[in-house]
Amino acid sequence: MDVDTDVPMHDAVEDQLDPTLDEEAPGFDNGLTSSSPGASGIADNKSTKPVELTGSSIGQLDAWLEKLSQCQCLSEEDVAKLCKMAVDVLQFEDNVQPVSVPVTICGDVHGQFHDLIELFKIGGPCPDTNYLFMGDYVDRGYYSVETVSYLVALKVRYPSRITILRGNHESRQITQVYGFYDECLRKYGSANVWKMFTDLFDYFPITALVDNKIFCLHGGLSPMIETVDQVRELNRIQEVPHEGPMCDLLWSDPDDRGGWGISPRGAGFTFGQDISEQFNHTNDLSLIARAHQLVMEGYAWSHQQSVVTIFSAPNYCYRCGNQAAIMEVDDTMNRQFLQYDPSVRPGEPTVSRKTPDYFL
Ligand SMILES: [Mn+2]
Repeated sequence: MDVDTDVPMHDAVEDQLDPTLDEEAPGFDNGLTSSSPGASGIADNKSTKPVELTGSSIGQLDAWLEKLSQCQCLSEEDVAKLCKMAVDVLQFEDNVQPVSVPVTICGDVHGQFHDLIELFKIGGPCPDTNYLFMGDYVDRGYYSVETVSYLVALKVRYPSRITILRGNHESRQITQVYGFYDECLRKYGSANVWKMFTDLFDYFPITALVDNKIFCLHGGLSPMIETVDQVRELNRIQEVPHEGPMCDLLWSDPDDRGGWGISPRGAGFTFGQDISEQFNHTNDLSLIARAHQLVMEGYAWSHQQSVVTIFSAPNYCYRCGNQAAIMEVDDTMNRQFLQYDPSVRPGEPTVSRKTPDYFL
């Protein structure tokens, strides 16, 4: 769908969960019928705690990170190794992953690899700066493979320094529509790497709790979830369902109307200020931080600062003309937003809706 239909805070329609997507692409499981991680083959390693990195795996990870930082894909064999190492880390994280301050909280990246590198220039390199990413690493941009490989490699290399939550695009079904599946086919000649990553996505935590005060997630609240403890009880190790609490956490949006509303996205709900305030009060929270919607300044407050939206893909889809932002939370819980513009890259589309200087 054309991103020209995007309206800030109302870009919902472009992301509709298409219930008519029932054709199986050849040669792989489309995920609608398979929600068992056991089928993935990378999940069979059952141990009781994360495996300590050895010197040789640190060397391997550093070599992968160096290659990826140049926007070069790993080999299929190395992606398989990386995903197996990542399962060994992510399977031990909680549905509500605890995160301590200071931390820098980031929104959608959507395959805009060079803008992710810009993000690390603005916010400081990992692991010098702690990061919390709230999902949507893939689809839309041209470098979903490099982007998700890089973030997963950082996660395995520095597991206590970076948290990567699941977005609604970290899904078998959505990635077949919005670009990641096609990009894997184009760059690797088969769907193998797509299958490895989408099997891995089942292990990503779905929410995080910063210093017990800031509840972070990709989408928003669910009418089936009143407490953070109820999120802890979900079985998250599955494809993102079409409905229910896990679906809502990854798909919902705040809205100016009170109460719960039907989402134009076709999944999740809209929720009003009354819902946000009740949730924050019940759970002794100061803020809900979420991503999932294009906002022209890169961040936007809702519900009298009960909710903040953070979007970290500048000039989204290489044409929306928006700024990106990240939110630094320091060790006294002070918040500061850092905004940034797209990294300029020769040979790439630079169409933007910004008013050219000669009109000013
Ligand atoms: Mn999203």
